[in-house]
Amino acid sequence: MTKILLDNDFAHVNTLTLSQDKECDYPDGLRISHVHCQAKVSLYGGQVLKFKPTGHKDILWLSKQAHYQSGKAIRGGIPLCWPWFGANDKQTTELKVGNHGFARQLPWQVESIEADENGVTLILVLGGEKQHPLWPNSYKLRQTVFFGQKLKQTLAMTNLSQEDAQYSTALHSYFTVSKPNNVSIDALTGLTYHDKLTASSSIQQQSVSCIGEIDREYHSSEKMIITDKKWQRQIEITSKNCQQWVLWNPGVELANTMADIHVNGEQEYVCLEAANTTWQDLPAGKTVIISQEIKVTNL
Ligand code: TA6
Repeated sequence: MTKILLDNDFAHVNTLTLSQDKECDYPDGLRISHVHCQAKVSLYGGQVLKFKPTGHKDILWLSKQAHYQSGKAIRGGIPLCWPWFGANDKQTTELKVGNHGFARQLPWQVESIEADENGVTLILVLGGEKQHPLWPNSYKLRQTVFFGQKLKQTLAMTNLSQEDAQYSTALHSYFTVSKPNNVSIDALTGLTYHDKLTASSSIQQQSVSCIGEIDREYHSSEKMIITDKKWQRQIEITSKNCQQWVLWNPGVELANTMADIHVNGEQEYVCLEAANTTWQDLPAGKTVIISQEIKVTNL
């Protein structure tokens, strides 16, 4: 059963609305309006859709043509790719599966919401077993998101079955930028990466261009900073227990073939995803936790 805990006197929380929000396009959503930020979350996919710290522009991009329907993923915000990232290499010609697992296409439950003068902490859960022939284990996901001046997101994955399992994952964040051309991510320079478009590996020699089409997995767990010189701001992202950063933008040609990206939408974001792109152990009965923290500063 959903249990919602609201503490304190809420003087600092203007509104906190759960479900059937008329102003949301999505059917089951949560809108948060706190002195420190505005946020939206879809229970479908357990997906953060909006995070706007007070005094700043939006941090996350959300497509105006996103689909909010069963069997489809919502384009934008922070989709949770789980229990696999990208295409599942265990699929066969008989059993073809979609990208990025099933967690982003299932309804999550609210475990709790708490608010204080620093922000709002939301805990969402998802559980099941025999959810997918390629991932039949019994599992529980517990996502904790703190919305304040910063966003802190933790995903705890528990294998409740008696068989060891493996997962891969990404916190697939879509960051709003003035334009990919105006953006640099200096911390990627010097890193080894796998280029999914050319299926080859290289070392990033100079400052990376975020102009699409680009689709790369950088091997690093270092802090990343997206510098947007037009908007004069930096988005700082730190991750824990994630071995890669995935950088993705579809570019105009591919975006034009994607029904859920509005015209020129790909010119408004860069995906930089805290990820474990290769299979990781999730032993029977154990919990593994990954997390990221996102904050913005003006230059
Ligand atoms: O994270 C990058 C990526 O795996 C790309 O290869 C691209 O396909 C993107 O994610 C979006 O995937 P989606 O299944 O949401 O269309």
